Amino acid sequence: MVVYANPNTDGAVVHFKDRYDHYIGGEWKAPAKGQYFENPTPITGECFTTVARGTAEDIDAALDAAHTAAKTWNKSSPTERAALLLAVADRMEENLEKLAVAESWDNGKAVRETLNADIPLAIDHLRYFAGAIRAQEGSLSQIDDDTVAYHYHEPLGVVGQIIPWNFPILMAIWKIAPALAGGNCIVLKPAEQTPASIMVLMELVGDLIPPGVLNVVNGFGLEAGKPLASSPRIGKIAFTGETTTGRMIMQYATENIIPVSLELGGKSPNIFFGDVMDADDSYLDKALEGFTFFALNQGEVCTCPSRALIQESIADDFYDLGIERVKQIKQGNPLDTDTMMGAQASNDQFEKIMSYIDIGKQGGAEVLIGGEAVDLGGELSGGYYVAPTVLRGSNDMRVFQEEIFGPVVATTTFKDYDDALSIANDTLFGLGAGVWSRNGNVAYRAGRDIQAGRVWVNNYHAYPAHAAFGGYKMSGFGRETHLMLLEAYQQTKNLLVSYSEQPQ
Ligand code: TXE
Repeated sequence: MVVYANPNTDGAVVHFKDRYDHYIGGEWKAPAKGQYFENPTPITGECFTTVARGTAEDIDAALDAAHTAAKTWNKSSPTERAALLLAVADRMEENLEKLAVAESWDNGKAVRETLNADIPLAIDHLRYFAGAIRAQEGSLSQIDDDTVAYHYHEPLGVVGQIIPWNFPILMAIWKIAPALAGGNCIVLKPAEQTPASIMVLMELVGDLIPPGVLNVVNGFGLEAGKPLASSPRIGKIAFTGETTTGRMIMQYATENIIPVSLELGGKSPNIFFGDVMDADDSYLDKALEGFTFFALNQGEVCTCPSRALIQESIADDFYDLGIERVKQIKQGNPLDTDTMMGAQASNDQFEKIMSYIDIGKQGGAEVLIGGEAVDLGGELSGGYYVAPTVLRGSNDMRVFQEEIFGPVVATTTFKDYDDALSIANDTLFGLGAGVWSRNGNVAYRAGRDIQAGRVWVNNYHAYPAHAAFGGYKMSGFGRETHLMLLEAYQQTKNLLVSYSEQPQ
């Protein structure tokens, strides 16, 4: 077990600056209006740095820098792009602990996750797209004996990216890696709740990146996000966040007729068929762990398995075992590598979760475990901690239909396959889902019948770079990760060439 020292104290692996400017054109630039906002850590609730509060002027400056850089970077070779991504990945790997602790301090999540998942996954994404761009090919088709159609991939130019606070560095890299590999320059706006860890990343890797190729402007949604998403100077806007915000992003983009990718909310069903209990073995153990994954990352995951559907025939035993597993989730200081569950990312989010627990109770849901805030004592008393919470009710309740984005699972039972699928699909969202069955036929069929972009079958919460991720229904459209992302950051150029001197 390691307990990392708080940033900025003796022995700390990361020291934040008192103040972060924007990162524009390879330099730290003070905000045009001279304003900064305070950034608290959810671990103690105390402010640890201040961050530039971006406005339209800062977005414009970042777009200027990006367009200047694009003149060269848009023409860069696949080898150059791959080399950049690999260099950034290596630098991140050399600084794994620093980035992991910075991410944990800024967001509140357990350092065990950032050390083993967030940062390593981000590094792997960079390496994956470094390989992908070198392997990408265009095409040639023969139209007739003298005429050939060439298809090239061209960069979109300069793209805008707006990211949320639940996986600040990983969400940034999910978007940055394919965009840079595709030859684009970027203006990125992090979430105002977690603006600092990304600036630590820029301190570490800034010297590797040609000036202007990647620009980071911090600030609030309407003040900095809107001017970016509605700018006629971007070739695409990629967004991850709330569904209502996604709708606005799409409206802005229609003005400029640019492509949009939207990764929005979810209410993912996690279905446990009766045969999971057929034996007391490691498969059952894995399934029970899959049940507890609603608390992973404090439930602040767009694919959080926030609805568990349990077959009636096993309900009593499954609930008993499931609750026992939830009791084993160790909540504590996020900087302790033994801690499994840390703090919610912000006070607003903490309050939203607590109010949903109330809504659940008032709506008739039974609280099987949790249902309350947690005071961890000492300096952690000021942090935003919620106990992992299991509710039992029915799918028509608000806690089954609305995204809570916290460590709260709404559970219910089902009779048979058709019942399970009808409950699973009775939601506005379609981002993720889980299916647990020892019967491969049932598991496969359910995986195909669930209306969601990612269905985990006999596993959950795995995010490999080479599997496509994205939503159906109100969870958005467009995909992240996977080879197909390269083309989402590229134009197709067709050259239709005649090699004949004869008149047409
Ligand atoms: O999201 P927003 P919030 C869900 C989750 C959470 C809720 C609210 O349920 O409780 O959304 O979170 C920027 N133009 N998810 O308020 O507002 C904003 O600055 C341009 C699910 O944080 O969508 C931030 O960078 N940009 C989700 C980003 O959008 C705007 C992850 C996300 O903020 C903007 C996060 C505007 N008008 C929250 N308004 C997921 N799918 O993973 C805001 N922003």
